[in-house]
Amino acid sequence: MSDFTPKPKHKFTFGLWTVGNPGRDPFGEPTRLVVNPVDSVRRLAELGAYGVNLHDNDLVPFDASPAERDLIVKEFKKALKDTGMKVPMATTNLFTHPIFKDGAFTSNDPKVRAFATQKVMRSMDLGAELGAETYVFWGGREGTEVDASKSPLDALKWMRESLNFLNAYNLDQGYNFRLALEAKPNEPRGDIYLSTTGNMLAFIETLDHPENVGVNPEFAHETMANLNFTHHVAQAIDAGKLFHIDLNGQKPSRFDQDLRFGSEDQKGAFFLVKLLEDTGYDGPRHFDAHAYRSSDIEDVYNFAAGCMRSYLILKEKARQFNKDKEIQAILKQLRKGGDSPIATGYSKGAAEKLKAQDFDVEALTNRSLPYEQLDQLVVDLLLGVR
Ligand code: GCO
Ligand code: MN
Ligand code: MN
Repeated sequence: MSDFTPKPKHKFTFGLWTVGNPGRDPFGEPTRLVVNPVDSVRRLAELGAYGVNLHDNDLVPFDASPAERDLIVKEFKKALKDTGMKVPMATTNLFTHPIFKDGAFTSNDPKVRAFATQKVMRSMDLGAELGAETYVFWGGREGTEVDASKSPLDALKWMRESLNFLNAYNLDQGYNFRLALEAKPNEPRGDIYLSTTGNMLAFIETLDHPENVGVNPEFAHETMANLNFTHHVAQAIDAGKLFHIDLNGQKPSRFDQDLRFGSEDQKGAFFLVKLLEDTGYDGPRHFDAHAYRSSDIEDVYNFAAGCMRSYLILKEKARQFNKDKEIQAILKQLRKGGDSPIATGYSKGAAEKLKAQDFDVEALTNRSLPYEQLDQLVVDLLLGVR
């Protein structure tokens, strides 16, 4: 029997906002007390997590004085030191305060855009002080309900302006964060700009310094848009841009549910974990999820333990998949043709040869694809009877 006990070497991280979520939703008041970040650090360390990530205001309230900020940061750093927990990622809250009601970097108002940029600089200072290596940008309010109000081209231009300015600040200060852009199709805005990981990948290439900008895809976000999350992550890996990842659970076509990782679409979660493990992704496995509103604080830690446990179970299943003789024999059979003649690239000779080649169209059409058999083997594996 495998050991599914999380350890720091597995690099599991949680946002302070995840285990600290008090159970508020658009229809109801909080069901739990707000948790002190120091308590979250201690409890997560006991469970075997590697670290916590934070928005500036998860730790330092929006209106804290400099002296209050310093005291809070000091106590937090002490908890990190005592437990050995890390803060690998930091980000900015550019969505809660009403000043961001019509966007931060993409507000029509240049003063709001400048204020948002200032807020990120200060938050980068905090992230650097805590030792973060990745800086996430999630533009929750960067979108519209009323397209008459804003040109989407201006919005992209303003987004680019802010990111270029902030990356220059990042490099100038010697912080050397890797910036990771997180896409989401909607919520809280009716439509959010740059709505998928693929959009982000294309946008990155228009920045001044694309080399240290990548993506932070989230399971729930592509799933909300009925897209295949694992395919998006694969594209990010292919581009060398998977800098960070947000793991959770989500039913397709719903509001953002942020469910416990592995609690929904276990097959989708399996292929995601398999992709991450097979390709040697070595960044944090970050859970951006929260416990059900009905949970009390003890159950919140059951939620946290469950996210990590499911990841490790799926990792073990991926190992079994790669070793399973029957599955591997089918895959080998499917790949027996090897490389196509075009794999070596174009030459006049290769083109002429290919033009002249005879194909047995009937045999190719009738080739056997035992996908029912293959998929059932995966189902057996995941359901634990293999
Ligand atoms: C959401 C997002 C956020 C971001 C976080 C980090 O849907 O609310 O996923 O949780 O990941 O703000 O930038
Ligand atoms: Mn989300
Ligand atoms: Mn997220």
